[in-house]
Amino acid sequence: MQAIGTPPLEPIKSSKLLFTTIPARAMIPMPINSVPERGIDIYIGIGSNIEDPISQVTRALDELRQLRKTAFLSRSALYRSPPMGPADQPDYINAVARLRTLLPPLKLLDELMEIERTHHRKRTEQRWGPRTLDLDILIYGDQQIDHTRLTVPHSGMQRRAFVLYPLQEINPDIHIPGRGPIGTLIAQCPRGDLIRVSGP
Ligand code: A4P
Ligand code: MG
Repeated sequence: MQAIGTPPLEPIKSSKLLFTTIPARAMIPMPINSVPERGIDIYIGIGSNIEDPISQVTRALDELRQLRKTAFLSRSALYRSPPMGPADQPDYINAVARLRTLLPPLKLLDELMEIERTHHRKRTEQRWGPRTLDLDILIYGDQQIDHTRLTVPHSGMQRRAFVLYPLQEINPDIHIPGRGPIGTLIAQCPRGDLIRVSGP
């Protein structure tokens, strides 16, 4: 695929191979349905609070390892915290996984929703109600996406201890696009009742 704004590449002759340089690519936001030539580092937030949440999250981590066109890089420990939102529901188990994908953002969202479906996720009227499995795209490379189906970085993540602490565990240097460095965000987000329940 030709990069936007780059001149056409002349065919590479074998004698030139070692000396041919790839033109530097401008930081042009990727169209939402295109496939990146190289993998994009993404971070997925995983949450569950019903029907054996630890098993739900553990199984989801295994399913993320199987995601097509995607490499699984690392994962956080599991964390337990009281519900954000309606209090009359069980505590949540959360984790964050880091992957590298060739899937464009909306295709990735479709794949994640399919995994949620296999966990019999039911969507109800209640905002922030209980769920067997929630998979959120927290970060997609350096992109900021504002689409009817997808907001990235995930809205509100910079204020959520159950997202920031596991994220910092797997990448202490990460800068969240449009929000700031993880260290600065954590300094403003008390850990509260978040408990690390088991390691990777
Ligand atoms: N959507 C938009 N942006 C994204 C994104 N970055 N990743 C859209 C995934 N989906 C995204 O999601 C509703 C719609 O959001 C999707 O159709 C997708 O097109 P949903 O999973 O059906 O609903 P939801 O998750 O209930 O909504 P929402 O507002 O995203 O909730 P959150 O922010 O996911 O919060 N307390 C604790 N302790 N731990 C938790 O994990 N989670 C929630 C849900 C509430 N309280 C919690 C926790
Ligand atoms: Mg969600």
